[in-house]
Amino acid sequence: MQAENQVFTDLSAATMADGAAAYGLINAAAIAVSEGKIAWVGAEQDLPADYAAWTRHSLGGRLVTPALIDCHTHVVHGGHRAVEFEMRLNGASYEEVARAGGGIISTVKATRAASVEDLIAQALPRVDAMLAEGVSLIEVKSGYGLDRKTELNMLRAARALEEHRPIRVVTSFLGAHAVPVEYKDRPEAYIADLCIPVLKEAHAEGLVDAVDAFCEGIAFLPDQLVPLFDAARDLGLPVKLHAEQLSNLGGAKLATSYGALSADHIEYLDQAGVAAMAGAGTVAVILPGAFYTLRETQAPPIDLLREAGVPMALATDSNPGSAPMTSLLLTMNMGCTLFRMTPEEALRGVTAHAAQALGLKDCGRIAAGQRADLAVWNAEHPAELAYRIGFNPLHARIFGGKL
Ligand code: DI6
Ligand code: FE
Repeated sequence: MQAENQVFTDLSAATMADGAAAYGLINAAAIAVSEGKIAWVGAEQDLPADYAAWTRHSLGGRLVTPALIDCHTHVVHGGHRAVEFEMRLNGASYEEVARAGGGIISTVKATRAASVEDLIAQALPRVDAMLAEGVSLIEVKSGYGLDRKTELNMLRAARALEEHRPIRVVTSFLGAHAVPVEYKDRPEAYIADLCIPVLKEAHAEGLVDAVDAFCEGIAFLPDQLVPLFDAARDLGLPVKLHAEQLSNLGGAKLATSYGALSADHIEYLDQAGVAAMAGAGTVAVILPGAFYTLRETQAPPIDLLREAGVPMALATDSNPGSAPMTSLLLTMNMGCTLFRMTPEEALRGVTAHAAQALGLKDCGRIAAGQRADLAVWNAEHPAELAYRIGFNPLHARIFGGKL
């Protein structure tokens, strides 16, 4: 279908606009689209005369939302860890798995062994699963290379996904995901001698939209990340952080001192961390898939975040270890059932707030001037999207105005 001037009619629009109506819902709505952007949205009966001559396309009374945004993924990586999953369920401990070559290091090995083309080919089926659920934009992190060549290749593969599928990709450099064996027990040297120089090189090649890190006892302590975040600031790149996932090290506070776009996971975030995020306008990215997979019992402080007005996003964390998942719809359900988020918060979390977690202003809502990236659902009410488990009600995806 042509991207030129057209009006979608006979739909209800969950615009996600702030304000009176829940979900920013407009019933009996119309959406005018021109050159890939939304020109107008409102009640169909109020459609201005200017749009009367545009090609009309009825959506049969269906629900339309902004296309979904997965704002935290590790979807580009080599191999899988299903055998490790099986070993653990047969009684092996985490340590035994690690000694048998499992864990994050096994993914690093498989990722280093893969070419850019391999990485793309392995990621595409996962990306296709996301597209099938109405996703139009994914964030993709590096962090399974931990050497110069592979970190660059992961980011090149991530960028290249846009050439293979109708999807938008933004990237985060996650060189500080783990300390590689070459730098065992020398995290500071790894950051200074490898991570920062590779970040600069990746940035020069136009491969980096943000800088991320894993702040945890098993990864990097806050102080060790200061030089990396300083380097990001010098390059004019925003930061985000895997923070307070397994323990409270004050990662969110570090991140907010750099005006972080987001702090992610945050199961162990405390009141002071919540206040710091509220003050800095940092988005809380909630990742229930990792919580579920790790059988974590400490839930993120949703009530405190809500009270403080911290915007909450939801994402899959799609990775081969702690979140081998690709379903953003299931993630929404988990956010509600495991964490007591509301279905409206869940939908905001994969649209408007997900865009905010990536620093993007041109997507995530249905409003004039936004990109015409929309999802059309076989649904009557927006709460249906978070309500069903393992069911995909997508009717169609509109990407850049094209159905
Ligand atoms: N948080 C996690 O849970 C993981 N990475 C991260 O930043 C685990 C990644 C893996 O096990 O491969
Ligand atoms: Fe992650």
